[in-house]
Amino acid sequence: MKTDTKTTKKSRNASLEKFDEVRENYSAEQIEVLGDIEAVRKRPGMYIGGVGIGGLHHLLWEIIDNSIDEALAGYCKNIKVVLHKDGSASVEDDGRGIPTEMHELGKPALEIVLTKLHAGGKFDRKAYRVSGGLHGVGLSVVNALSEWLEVRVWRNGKEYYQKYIRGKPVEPLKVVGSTNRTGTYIRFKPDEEIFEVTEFSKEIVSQRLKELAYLNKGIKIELYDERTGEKEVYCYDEGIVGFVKKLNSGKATLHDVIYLEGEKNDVLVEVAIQFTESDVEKTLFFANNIKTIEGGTHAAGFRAGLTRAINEFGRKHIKKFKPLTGIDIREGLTAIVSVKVPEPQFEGQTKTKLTNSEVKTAVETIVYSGVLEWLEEHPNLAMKILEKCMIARRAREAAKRARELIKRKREGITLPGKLADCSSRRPEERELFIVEGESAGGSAKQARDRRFQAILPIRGKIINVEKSGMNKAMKNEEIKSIVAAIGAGIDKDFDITKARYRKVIIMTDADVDGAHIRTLLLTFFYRYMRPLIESGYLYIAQPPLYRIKKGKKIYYAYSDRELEEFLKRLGNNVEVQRYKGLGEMNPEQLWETTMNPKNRYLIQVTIEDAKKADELFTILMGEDVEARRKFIIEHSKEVKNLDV
Ligand code: 0RA
Repeated sequence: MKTDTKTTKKSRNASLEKFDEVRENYSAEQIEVLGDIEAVRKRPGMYIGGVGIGGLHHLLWEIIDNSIDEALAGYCKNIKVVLHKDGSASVEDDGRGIPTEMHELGKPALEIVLTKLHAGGKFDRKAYRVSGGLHGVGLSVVNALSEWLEVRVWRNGKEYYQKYIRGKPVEPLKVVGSTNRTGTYIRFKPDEEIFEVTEFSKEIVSQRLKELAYLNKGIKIELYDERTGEKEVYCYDEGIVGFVKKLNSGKATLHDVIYLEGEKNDVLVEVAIQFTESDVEKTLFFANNIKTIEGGTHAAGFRAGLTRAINEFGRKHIKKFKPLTGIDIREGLTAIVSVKVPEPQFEGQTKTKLTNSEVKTAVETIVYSGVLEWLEEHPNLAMKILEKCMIARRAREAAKRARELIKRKREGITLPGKLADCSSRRPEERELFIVEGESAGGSAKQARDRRFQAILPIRGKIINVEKSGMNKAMKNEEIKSIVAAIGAGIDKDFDITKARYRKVIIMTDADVDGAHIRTLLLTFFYRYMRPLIESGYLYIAQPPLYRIKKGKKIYYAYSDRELEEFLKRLGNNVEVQRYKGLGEMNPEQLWETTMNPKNRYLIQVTIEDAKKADELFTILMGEDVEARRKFIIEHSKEVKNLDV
């Protein structure tokens, strides 16, 4: 099968489609006929993620990761990276050198490694291979995507050399000299036919090399940018301890960096921890030298272990210690967590989330015991750290309260539409009338003193909260508007200090329906805003039952006994009108008789004995009408008349 390896970027999509057709029509064996090199050149994105700046640097990482693997296996100490003037890059190491021995396919192993996908994995290299993880696409991918590639290997006392063009050897592997060193040198030029960007970035390269040097202590990595003449050497004997120091340079720290190291379940764990006075957390997680920005099991293990250790120490050494949350503990923390896992598994959007479950246990165990031991050995510093955590908690709680306050204020702006609010900003004089019925609500709005009296009309029967429960109750429009108007929350979150009114006055008709709605409202307040009753904020308005007119004079009677007294006193020629509903009064009458603080009767709802009240409310809400009537009568005997 002929494949065009010289496709331009533009024509690649077209040939890709052709390639898919081929895949559909041919058997698996036939597909293998299509060389790995051609396959990589057809779909570079599948191997290196893309053909932009990221993909370009991926080529370099692939080689460097192989050198790092040699270092992790204990065979390599020095790595030299050069960014050449001609746009190529080279990586030289003093590892064992890529094997040059004959392979079963009749070619040197080196040639297989450079031309067959995933061939590197077939060699029995040491565990914790970076190149087996995220980046591990193999050197053949670098070769396939390079205009040319040269390789030099020092091994078996010899220097070997071979050159490739677009993944194909131009000549067999040759011995070109003798040597007493070992190592590998690979220089390659990214193919301009493949990549949209072909210029290596000194910043990106140096950043990654620095990171690798920190993560793999003792390895010396040199970077020479031939284009500018800049030369840098990265070598950190302290490893991740130095990394944390660098991250914290300029910050006030609480103690020297804590370093923990251990192995469990074949997982190598290294952790460096330092608390600072700052209020930000900076923890970086790595798995096999790959920065796992999406976290994973090592992150979970670290957090769990650290939280447990700090809380264990606090429990032992601080009186009345309340366990701290991870959030409070990690404020101001700088840490590096680096694990080396034999077979790392990655998931997530960017394939940078470690999922191996054995890693969590390993990290948690090592961090818990290591941190706890350190705290016990440094009691003064430990106390400083715990104090910082407790301050963080206090600050967080205060911030939360402030947020809630703002939220409430904001909720206050979205008051129920039918609420006619009052204008006074002095809470102690503000009153809310909850009025049954649209027409009575209308009269009340006209009658009120809008400076300090707010009207919330509610419609019909509000839901029976005793039976429906909190969630259902909160779906009810009438209840929602009451909660919003009072603005102090509900149930456990109810905060009397946030109440927008000093008096909440239930104003209903003096008939059976009115009594029923009043009872439902009382139940609601009892169940979900009990402090409103306990603080004496809840009232029941008492509209008059009768209007008595003699000549031009008008009197109001609020009970039958009062009516009798008036009739005795006034003698003949009186006109008596019985009020059944609030709607029978005009706004002036409503104001004079029921709303004007100078004349009105308000019944303050009290709860002397919450338990007794609870029973009464239950009776009240039951089907037993007689018990309910009895309660209402008894209840009105208990109430005090405040405004009289
Ligand atoms: C396969 C097997 C062995 C080493 C390597 C590859 C290797 C690859 C690269 C790439 C850059 N530097 C490298 N160094 C080594 C193991 C060799 C052995 O067992 O002797």
